[in-house]
Amino acid sequence: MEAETSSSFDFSNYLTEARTRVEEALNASLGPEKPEHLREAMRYSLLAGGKRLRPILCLAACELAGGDSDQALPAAVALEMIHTMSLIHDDLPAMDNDDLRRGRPTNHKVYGEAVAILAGDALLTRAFEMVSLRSVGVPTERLLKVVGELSLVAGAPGLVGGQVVDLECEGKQVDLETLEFIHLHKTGALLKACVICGAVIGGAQEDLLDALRIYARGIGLAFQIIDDILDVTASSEVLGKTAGKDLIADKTTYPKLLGLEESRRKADLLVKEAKEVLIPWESNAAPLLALADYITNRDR
Ligand code: GRG
Repeated sequence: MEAETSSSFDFSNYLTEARTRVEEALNASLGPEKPEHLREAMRYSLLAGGKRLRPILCLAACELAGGDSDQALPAAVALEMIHTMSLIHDDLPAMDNDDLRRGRPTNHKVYGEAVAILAGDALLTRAFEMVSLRSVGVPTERLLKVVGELSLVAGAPGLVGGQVVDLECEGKQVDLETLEFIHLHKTGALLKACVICGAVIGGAQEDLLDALRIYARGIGLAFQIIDDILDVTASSEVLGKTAGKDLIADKTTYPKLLGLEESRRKADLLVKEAKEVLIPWESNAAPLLALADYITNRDR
């Protein structure tokens, strides 16, 4: 059986509206940080566009759980702050050493390495402030769970662990299992935190949380496979970041291990399986089902 998005669901409209909502919330999220150039550096990367997939997943999961997604907006912003921090740090000379991100010079190219590191740190800590101090109407025990999820995903069990293994594997022969470890931690963990945080705020029961963990694992890996494919097939202009980077950095990727065609097949299968677990909630899952398809159909 295949989980299908209802034909009456207008995904393009949904995405436009959700992005507008997220952009407004992000824009309002940074206060009068001092000094001014730290504030500017934080805003520079946070408001540089991007697909806003993570906050949208958070809002959609909250709605699927039957919650009011306005209550999940601070958490959605927090997740985008953590994502943006990870991009700023990933681009640093000591890491992937990149000049282009979201169609602009990278943060350290504009503000210098020290301020870029600190702007990332400030976004990371601000994320915890968003959830704990700016959420309205969410029971404290749900917020505590969300803070726990954010702590796990930002640390060694998530982004940091994945990044360390990724850096250590550059230029080495890597097997599929290690590649999967890297991407489940570097990329998948944050996508999972997005749906789990949204669902927790929305009051999801354990069965839905379990299904969403499986859904998120599938879309997380599929997202990275497509990211690897686009690195080979798309241009820097379209991607807004340096294309062909994996080859230059001598990184193992899905296309390198499996070939382009097999990689795409794997991504399609992962998304199909991810959607299947949501069948029991299908009547309310149109946004999450369509977001799963968007992950494999995207061109950037
Ligand atoms: C310092 C606590 C701490 C953590 C940082 C640097 C690092 C540890 C981790 C790197 C994580 C990373 C950058 C993973 C890549 C994930 C990925 C494929 C990003 C691209 O996401 P898109 O395409 O980007 O959604 P946009 O710009 O659209 O948001």
